[in-house]
Amino acid sequence: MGYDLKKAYMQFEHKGEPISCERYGEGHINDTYLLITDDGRKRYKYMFQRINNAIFQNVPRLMQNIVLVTDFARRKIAERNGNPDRETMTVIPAIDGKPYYFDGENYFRMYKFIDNSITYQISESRETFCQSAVAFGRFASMISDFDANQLYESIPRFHDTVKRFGDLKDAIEKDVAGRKSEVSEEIEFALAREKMTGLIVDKLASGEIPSRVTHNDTKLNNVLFDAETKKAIAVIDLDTIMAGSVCYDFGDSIRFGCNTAAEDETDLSAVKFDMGLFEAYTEGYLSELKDVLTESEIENLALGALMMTYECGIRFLEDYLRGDVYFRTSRKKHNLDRARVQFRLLSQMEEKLSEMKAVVLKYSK
Ligand code: ADP
Ligand code: GN1
Ligand code: MG
Repeated sequence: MGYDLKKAYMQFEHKGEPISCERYGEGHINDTYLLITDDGRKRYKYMFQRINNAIFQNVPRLMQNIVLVTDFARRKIAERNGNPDRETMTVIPAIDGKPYYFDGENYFRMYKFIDNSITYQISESRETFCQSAVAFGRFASMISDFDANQLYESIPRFHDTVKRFGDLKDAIEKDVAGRKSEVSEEIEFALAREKMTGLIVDKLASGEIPSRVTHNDTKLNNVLFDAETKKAIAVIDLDTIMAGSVCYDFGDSIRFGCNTAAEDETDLSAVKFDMGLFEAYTEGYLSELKDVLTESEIENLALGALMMTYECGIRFLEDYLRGDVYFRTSRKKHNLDRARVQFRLLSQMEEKLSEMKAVVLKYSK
């Protein structure tokens, strides 16, 4: 593990005595734990994470972003008589008052655990997926007047597909893990689409697509659902809140949730882009945002889905070529399996782009 977990969680303001701290959830980036404590009368649950500081280069500033955004969200949720403790993340400070603890090498943070909640790794139904769309749409609208200048760019050029393409080319050239020859088909698929890379990036740079404060990691398992009612409760994983585009946020949700199989499915025949799920998400998302979005955003939402699928495929392939240094993997070729799934989905989306655009148009009225 490389760090003293107990020493780390004892640095935070929690109640009771710890009785267990086990790995939790399916995130690819941070090490997430459920900490359970007991004070003799009652049990308490906390979400405890080691933050991946190989990826997030300035954790104090990242945590400042999260404190600012969650404080802002709490106020908005309270204003509409919602429950801030359940509908957004609550940062629990360390004993020294900081929103994180640094052990000299690793950074840790603690959140309130949102109890009786579940996440989905695949869209269980149109209803579930539509619920997540409403949650992300509402979240986008809630933070629409948050001042972007306050935010630190936690991962520079995170959704710059042109840069991502360059990174892939670099990984191919260096071939540090000696895997290049094994993935020539995937490399060919990715390189053949170079002309796609600038389609959204250029419109953002020119101002044709407006820059907004966005979540940037809008996959289905970054929404918590109530375990009983199955209603969406909260948008979580706020590490990548930065200036960005709704086309990316919409697109990343589609990439993950319109797949009839898991993100790392090895049977590619099970990987199908589901238009019914696409329609469900579009309906939910636009029910919250259609009055806010510009014409160019509406026009580019469907393209955003192709772009995020392509970009994510490139990132998985790049990581495979670099020897699996970024995304958490739990088996050999895990990143390659993930890349193949993205590329399979992208091929199907390319054929359905005009149909997807028509669905977006229908729900934008
Ligand atoms: P990563 O950046 O690695 O994806 P996340 O912050 O998304 O990490 O957390 C991983 C998982 O932990 C989530 O998908 C969710 O299942 C669970 N989780 C995170 N925060 C909370 C919370 N406050 N309450 C309940 N579950 C949570
Ligand atoms: C990572 O952290 P997590 O698992 O929610 C990644 C996303 C990818 C996603 C692919 C900070 O998301 O960008 O789209 O994996 N997050 C970061 O599943 O790189
Ligand atoms: Mg996550």
